[in-house]
Formats: sequence, structure tokens, C-alpha cells
Amino acid sequence: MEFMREKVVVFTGAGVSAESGLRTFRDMGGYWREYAIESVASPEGWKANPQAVLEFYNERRKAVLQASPNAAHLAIAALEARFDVVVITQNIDDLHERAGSTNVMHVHGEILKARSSVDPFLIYPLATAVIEMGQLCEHGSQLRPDVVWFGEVLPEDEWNASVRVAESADVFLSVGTSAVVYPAASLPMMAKRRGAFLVEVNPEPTALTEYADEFLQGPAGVILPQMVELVRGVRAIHPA
Ligand code: BJW
Repeated sequence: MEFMREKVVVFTGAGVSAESGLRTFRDMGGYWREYAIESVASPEGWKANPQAVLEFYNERRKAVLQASPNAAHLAIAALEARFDVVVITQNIDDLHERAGSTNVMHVHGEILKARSSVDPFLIYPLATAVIEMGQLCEHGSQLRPDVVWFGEVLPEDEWNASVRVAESADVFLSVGTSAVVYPAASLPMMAKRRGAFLVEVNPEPTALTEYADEFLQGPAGVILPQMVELVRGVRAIHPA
């Protein structure tokens, strides 16, 4: 039997990986409560102390490699059985891919890749958990994590594609993000303006909550599996 496949765009932030043991940024216990943003996540911080920046990301890379996808990542992957799903993530981990999501866009880069510190188009998959001072790109420049710091532009192709995808969503699901970091935080409203039904999943209200058509308050690892179960039930009752 044929089912209509609506387009669901899932926009995720650090909260979706919190239940995998990865720290968020702005919550209690978040990175920005311990580190000054500008010292570890800006071009100025990199220029002042590249060693400290590499250490910050080396530790985080080790945590990512030790982490496993949680119930939220798995539920998002399971949505593909019923919908056309694109995941737009601000996260630099690979937990969506490991959970089985097949269409994932990383607007803030990927921690498991390195790139040249002078040419952002020279990107390398990492064979080791760490990047060390003295590890160079093919043109002799120091390697850095392939992530987007404050004051840096997002990868143009990834960003343009994300805007197109957001604007084509039937349902836009924002999960585990404080929705304060731009331009990524503008995607939910771009989708809504083009007619998407905007759903937010978060234990706390955010900057986005007042604009959401549905605010599902709670941890993603609890709410999203329930949502998938609900969708399965609807499919059983109302085949198209
Ligand atoms: C749970 C949960 C559970 C907990 N289940 N949920 C327009 C207006 C104002 C400012 C700007 C603007 N345009 C640009 C800017 C400047 C800046 C910016 O946005 N600043 C604002 C903060 C004020 N943006 C930039 O600089 C961007 N570049 C840019 O715009 O380029 C053009 C330009 C260049 C030069 C000059 C001007 C313009 C780049 C932004 C790069 C962001 N980089 C980081 C770090 C790098 C990656 C990394 O190290 O991981 O990306 S910052 C950090 O924040 C990281 C994240 O991807 C990003 C978003 O955070 P996220 O994911 O939302 O995490 P949290 O911690 O904030 O929230 C977690 C949420 O989870 C909470 O709500 C919890 O409640 C929830 N939660 N447990 C579900 N179990």
C-alpha cells in the first residue's frame, strides 16, 4: 500500500546528544560555563593559543568516539520508514549517522575531520583521535578541527542546501537547541514562513518556543521514541 511521504526536516542541537553523555554549551555543566567561548571557539582564540584549542577539541573528539547514539538519534533515524527525512544538525558529532540517518547536513562542521588552517576547502578525514601541533596539510599549514567558530562563515554549500531544505519542509522539528546561534537559528522561522508545521522538543522553553506550533517539553530521548510510536499507530489506522 502506498503512503504519502511528507518531508520532515529535523534540526538538532547539542541537547539531542546530551543523553549520550556529550555536554551541551549553555546549560548548567555546558562548555561555555567552563571555557571562554572566544578562547576555544574563535579565530582569535586559535591565533592566540592553537595548542589549547587543539586540546579542547581533542578531548571532545575522544568523548564523541566513546559515545553511542541514544534513543533520540535512533527515533530520528526510524522516521525515515515513514517520511522523507533530512537532518540538519549543528552538532559536530557523528551520532545521527551512526544511528542510521542517511541524509545528514552538518552546518557547524564535523569533529572527525581536520582542515587546513589557511584553506577551508582542504578537508581531511581523521585517522587518529587527536590533531597535534605540527600536523600539516598538503601545503604545509597547521591542521585544525573542521568546525565553524564564532565569526566564521558557515560552509557555503551546506548552508545554502540547508536553507533550501528548510524551506521545503512540511514538518520542521527542532530538537535540543537553544536556538540562539545564527544564522542556523533562523532555519526554523524560514521553514515556518514557507508553511511548515513547527514542532519543538526541549526540556526547557527557548527563543523559539513562542513561535512553535507544538512545544513538546521533555528530554529528546523520551519524547522522540513516543512520537515515532504515535506515527506508527497513525499509519496503521489511516493508510493513504
Ligand atoms: C535537551 C536535552 C535533552 C538539554 N533533550 N534537549 C545575528 C544576530 C546575532 C548574532 C549573530 C547574527 N549572525 C551572526 C551572529 C554572530 C554569531 C552568533 O550567532 N552569536 C549569537 C550567540 C549572539 N554567529 C556566528 O559567528 C556564526 N557565523 C556567522 O554568522 O558568519 C557570518 C559572519 C561572520 C563574521 C561576522 C558576522 C557574521 C558562526 C557560529 C558558529 C557556532 N559555533 C559553535 C561552536 C563550534 C562547534 C563546536 O565546538 O561544537 O557551535 S558555538 C555552539 O553553539 C556550537 C553549537 O552548534 C551552537 C548551538 O548550540 P546548541 O546546539 O543550541 O546548544 P546549547 O547548549 O545552546 O543548547 C542546548 C539545548 O539543549 C538547550 O536548549 C537545552 O535545554 C537542551 N537540552 N538536554 C533535548 N536531553
